[in-house]
Amino acid sequence: MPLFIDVVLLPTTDRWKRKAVDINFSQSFSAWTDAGVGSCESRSGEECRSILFKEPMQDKVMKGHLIRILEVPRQGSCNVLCYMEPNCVSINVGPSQGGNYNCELNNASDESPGSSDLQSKRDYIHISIENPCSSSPCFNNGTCQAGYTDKGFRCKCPSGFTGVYCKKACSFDFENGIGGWEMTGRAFIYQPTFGDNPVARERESAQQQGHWWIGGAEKRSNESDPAGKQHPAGADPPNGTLTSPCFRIVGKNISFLIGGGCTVSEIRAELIVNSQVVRKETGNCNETMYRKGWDVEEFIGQYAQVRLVDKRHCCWGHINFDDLKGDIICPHDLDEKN
Ligand SMILES: [Ca+2]
Ligand SMILES: [Ca+2]
Repeated sequence: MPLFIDVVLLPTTDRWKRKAVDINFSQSFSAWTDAGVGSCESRSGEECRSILFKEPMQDKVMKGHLIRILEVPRQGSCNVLCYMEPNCVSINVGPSQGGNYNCELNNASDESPGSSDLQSKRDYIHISIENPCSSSPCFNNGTCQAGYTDKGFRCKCPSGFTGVYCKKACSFDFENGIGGWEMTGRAFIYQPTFGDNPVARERESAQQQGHWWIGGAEKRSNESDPAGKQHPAGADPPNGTLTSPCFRIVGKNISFLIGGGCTVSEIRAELIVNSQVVRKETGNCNETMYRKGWDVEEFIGQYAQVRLVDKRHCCWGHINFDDLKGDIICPHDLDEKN
């Protein structure tokens, strides 16, 4: 039997608007806007959601997975409210006062792992959606939200994890040494360097992340070395490159701390994709490192490296660098399907 749903909250306008829609419980529906199905992305920047409700289960409710409870004038309004709540994958609907209905939004469905939590309750119905999140596709405690993207779900990742499935995000912070970075020339032979070495020379603070960083002018490659020493060949004369391991770009943002020289033609960090230099960034002619970054959306799915370049002999001819991170998958995760 068709249900009559008459209340839709439009995400772009943030106000209630009456809109009559005939819909079956089993009918799939996408975002409704004035412009019609599928236009929500262009209007609000929000991803569209498309969910499919299964047949109602009579005299059943799901317990223990409540997001919130609301009162609605019609049963079908509860379906719409579930649609509007990204974490909702099932509803319980039952009688309330004055002919209204209690609408319970749940974050588990009848197929969710460990949710054999359907209980009997007279005059209620339980409706789950077809739920691709029931296979727990998101790693590392990512929150799976059903109905998004052409995969049928999206993962909301906790900090430090990234990508479609919340794999471990990559960072290169030099806290455990130089890692797989490869060196040419002599500019970086004493790296990484420990502590805020410029301050020991009464210069600007490096503002490094953690203890270890790349300081092209610095020489403190052991914690026990005296603070403040510089490259014996001088802060600026040596040249060289330092190139990161290959990583995979899985989102639009890469960022890093960068300081030192500011002549981008000779002293810089650069992003290499397919053997081409596609982005460049340099310091501020100041020892202090600042966070800068690149929009790499056009390279999503591709493999990349960051290379530090020092081909300047004098006058702010060194580069400081630390904490490269963002929407990138580390080398040791590259073999995993993502
Ligand atoms: Ca660091
Ligand atoms: Ca140099």
